Amino acid sequence: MKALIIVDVQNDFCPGGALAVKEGDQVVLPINRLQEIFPLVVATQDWHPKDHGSFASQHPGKKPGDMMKLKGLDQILWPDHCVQATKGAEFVDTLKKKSIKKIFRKGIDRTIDSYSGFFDNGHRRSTGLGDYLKEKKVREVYVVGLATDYCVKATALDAAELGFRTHVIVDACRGVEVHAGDIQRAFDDLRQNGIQLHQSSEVLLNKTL
Ligand code: VGL
Ligand code: ZN
Repeated sequence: MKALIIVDVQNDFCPGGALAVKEGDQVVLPINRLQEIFPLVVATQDWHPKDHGSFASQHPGKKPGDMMKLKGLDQILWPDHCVQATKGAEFVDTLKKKSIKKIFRKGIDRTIDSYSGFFDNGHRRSTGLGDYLKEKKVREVYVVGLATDYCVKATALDAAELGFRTHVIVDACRGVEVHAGDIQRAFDDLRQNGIQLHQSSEVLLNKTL
């Protein structure tokens, strides 16, 4: 069984959003097409309390992009984003939702950030995504969404570590690129960890999922 994992396709990561990713909205079209051919589709949703520790606003004198330690882990600080039950945290309107079988929310604990759809950044608490996929007999996952250099990368690396054959569909992802070259480095990292990179056109042509 193969699953499509849609990472954080939320308003705040799209143009006009609080943590806008360049061309973030352009992932929606390929992702909607891909959803049609996958037997299982799941999604992750960044879902922060309004006082989340990754928000620069919670740390006097800090601004987005600054670094600090959170639970002993290096943490880049972000603008307030994806606050629970706000418009910014909602999935993009044009994203098709009817095939999404289950949503895994992350970043709920204010004391730690959670880029991966599987675990928090300390690899302590699981979201249940790994067990869910194993229960569904999934052996292979395709990761798409936002942002390439944070949540897509972390989700794909954890999937590979959990033993799933892992793929990332390049044109169905966009990155934040806080520092120039971050997106390219993310793709290099993924490849070095045995994750295969594809274009959506290839995956769509090979409709044997
Ligand atoms: C993300 C930064 C902060 C992401 C989430 O979805 O990639 N990035 N929170
Ligand atoms: Zn976040």
